Amino acid sequence: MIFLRHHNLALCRNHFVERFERETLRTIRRYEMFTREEPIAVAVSGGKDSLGLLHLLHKKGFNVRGIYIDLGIHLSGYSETSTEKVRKFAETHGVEIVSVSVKQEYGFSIPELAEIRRHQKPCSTCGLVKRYLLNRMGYELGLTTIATGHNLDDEAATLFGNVIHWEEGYLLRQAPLLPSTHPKLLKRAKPFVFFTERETALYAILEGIDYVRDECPFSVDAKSIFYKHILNELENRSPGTKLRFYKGFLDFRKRYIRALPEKQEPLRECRVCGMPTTAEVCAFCRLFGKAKVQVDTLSKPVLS
Ligand code: Q46
Ligand code: ZN
Repeated sequence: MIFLRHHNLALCRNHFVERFERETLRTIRRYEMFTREEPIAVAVSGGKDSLGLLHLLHKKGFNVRGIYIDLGIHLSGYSETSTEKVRKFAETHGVEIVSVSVKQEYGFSIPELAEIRRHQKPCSTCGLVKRYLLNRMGYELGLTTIATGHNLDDEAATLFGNVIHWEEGYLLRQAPLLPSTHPKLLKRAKPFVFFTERETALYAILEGIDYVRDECPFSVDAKSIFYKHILNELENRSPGTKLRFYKGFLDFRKRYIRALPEKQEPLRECRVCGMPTTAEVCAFCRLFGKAKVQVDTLSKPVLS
């Protein structure tokens, strides 16, 4: 028997899976994320959330494939394990997964880029690269939407961080569905936002998905992990806190924030790659341009 404290609900295995799938489809419909026919992709990392989401959408007949980005994080064999799990999943589930290696395609791995961009946390560099590549690959594949496996714990931790720092811009953009605001910008959907991490893990296990159990070695420094601990403490004392916090925010957002005039800067196309950006050259091209200059400078012979 599976007990969901935050819903005060006890379910057998079959009913848990049934409910999980039904609720996911309801979230997709409620936020008008995508239809069954639309060509979409799930951004897969090899973890329980993303592989669980790809599995569910494939099982329910959506026109879905996966996109996997090999980040080149070799510490503790993280990227090697992820690549292997994703490859095995595609093989056993008969789902297409398109892969790209940042190092092979663009010349630098995430740890190498993080070394160059020392003033920023590795996760911020990684986030920039992933956002750009997912959108670009999705656009080149002719897709409409990138779906991600973000769960309630992720969203509540992000919301907590955005609220305590009053990140107005991020708060405006935190939602289960981010619509497209440019012909080259895909919609972003998060169908698992109302499930806790425990629920998504249970779903993956019950559906026989083999996923990466280890966290990325860079996540130890991530503030979101600390925020998750705080929220788990609150949840233990008062079950349902995370869900109330997040749902309350969405309600508030609908009533007040969405009514605010659009503050977002207009998008134009990057002079280098042609993808949408607010600047003349997008952050991705600036990052890789800077990395190349640094490597070229270092490899030049020193004249005496
Ligand atoms: S993969 Fe990348 Fe995460 Fe690793 S470097 Fe940070 S952002 S923790 S989801
Ligand atoms: Zn660019």
